[in-house]
Amino acid sequence: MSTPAFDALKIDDLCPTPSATPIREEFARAVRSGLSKPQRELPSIYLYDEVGTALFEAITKLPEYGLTRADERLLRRYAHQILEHLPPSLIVAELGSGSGRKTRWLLEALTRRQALVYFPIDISASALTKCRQEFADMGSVSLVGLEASYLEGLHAAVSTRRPGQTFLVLFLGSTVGNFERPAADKFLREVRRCLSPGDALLLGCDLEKPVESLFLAYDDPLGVTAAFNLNLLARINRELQGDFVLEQFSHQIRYDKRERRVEMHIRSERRQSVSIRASELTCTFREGETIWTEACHKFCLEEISEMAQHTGFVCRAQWVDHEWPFAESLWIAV
Ligand code: AVI
Repeated sequence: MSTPAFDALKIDDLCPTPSATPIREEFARAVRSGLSKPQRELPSIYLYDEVGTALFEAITKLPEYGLTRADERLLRRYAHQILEHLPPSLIVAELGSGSGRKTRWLLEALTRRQALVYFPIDISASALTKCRQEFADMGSVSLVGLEASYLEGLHAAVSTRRPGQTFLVLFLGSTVGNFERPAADKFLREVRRCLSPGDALLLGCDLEKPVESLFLAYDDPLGVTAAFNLNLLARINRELQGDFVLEQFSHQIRYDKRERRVEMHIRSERRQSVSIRASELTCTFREGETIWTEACHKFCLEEISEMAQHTGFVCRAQWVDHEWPFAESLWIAV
């Protein structure tokens, strides 16, 4: 059960310009522009350098952060049911695969019915290496890692389509929640544009839950999420010659009821000036002023079905974890 035609493909064959990898100049520009806004902000993608990725892995194992375990539980329990909705000859592409640990359940179920080509797409080369290790023992999976942005990678993956093949795109872990809601719609529409009618998207979304449990999940007593957040300042110091004094900033969590989202901020504990040489920027922070670093939107089941309709899909089925309210939704491109 192997698919030798794909074994020979390398990332560069499919994706000649890995231009989406955030280069230092882009990072410097984003920092300059974000820190110059009245509500200072930094794009959350920059949380995930090597240290940030390791800290996020640790977050997923914290007892207070149930999101990743719920996602994995659903895939473990319902992999077969999910696949029953889909035709044979599936090709799987995963947006932001990370280490691919959760995906294993689905791929194992799938390889019982067919040999499989799997395209993990991630801007992190180290995540793709981990992913390759995760699936090294699964001989019937031909893994073609794409070090690219989600949409660039997806374009590259679908360009290999042969007649009769159906794509299943995985967008797990509630990463969609890190987009502003209108931006999420726009992104999902773009995903749809890459696909053909009958292709599928499996979307993992964290559901609304009591605010107290969200506060614990995003401000854990061990301080792992705080380290994950503050690492962004440390990264600016390392890569852009910044001089943030980390001890003078703290991790802060807010819940915006209207937007139904957790917001992660970094609070300046005193009035202070910071210089970032590569961004040609000096900013003066007031005591209590914050830098907004991430938004984590929460969803209800009905709005996930509505989102499908707005973006060119129909929601075929949903599976819900009740221990940590979380949903996998299977969307079919119309
Ligand atoms: C990656 N993303 C889905 C996580 C979330 O929960 O929104 C990121 C995260 N930020 C702090 N903890 C986890």
